[in-house]
Amino acid sequence: MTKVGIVMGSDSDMPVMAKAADILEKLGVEYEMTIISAHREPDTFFEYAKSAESKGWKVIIAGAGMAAHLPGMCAAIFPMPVIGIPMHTTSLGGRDSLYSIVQMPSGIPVATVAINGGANAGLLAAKILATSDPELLQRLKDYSAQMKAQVEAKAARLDEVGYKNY
Ligand code: RP5
Repeated sequence: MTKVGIVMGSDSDMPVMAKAADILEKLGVEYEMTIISAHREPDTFFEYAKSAESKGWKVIIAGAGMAAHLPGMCAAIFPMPVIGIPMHTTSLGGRDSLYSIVQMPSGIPVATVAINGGANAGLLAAKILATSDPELLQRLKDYSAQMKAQVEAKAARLDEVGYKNY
């Protein structure tokens, strides 16, 4: 059953949003991904946000750039967690997106990840779902153990190239 909605403001956001989808795929979490511009097609956006709860979704991941209203407007309508991903932008380096998403007024939170933080958004969504899904929690623990092993393997290679590995 689909538990996560992934939405982005433009197809230009896709390389970052794909990282969220990839992580969810890896962890066995079903999602639906789409492109909806809150500014360019507000009617479509409202229909999307209003129907999300009845579709059984538990988390929405929303990515947008520039005057990035998509995550905040999702949070205004959808009653469960919304994770916002600020896109890097050429003119202001993504600070515009970051401030637009992170500076929500009191009462309407958006859990904002780093600029272009697609993978962490996917992980955070999985962690939220894992609070009531022990099997998913175990897969997340396995994922963390794999990361640890990868770092340890890199540290071990320092010896091979002549540096001391403490
Ligand atoms: C936002 O405007 C989108 O999320 C995108 O990051 C940015 C630029 O959109 P395009 O002009 O590339 O369609 O709505």
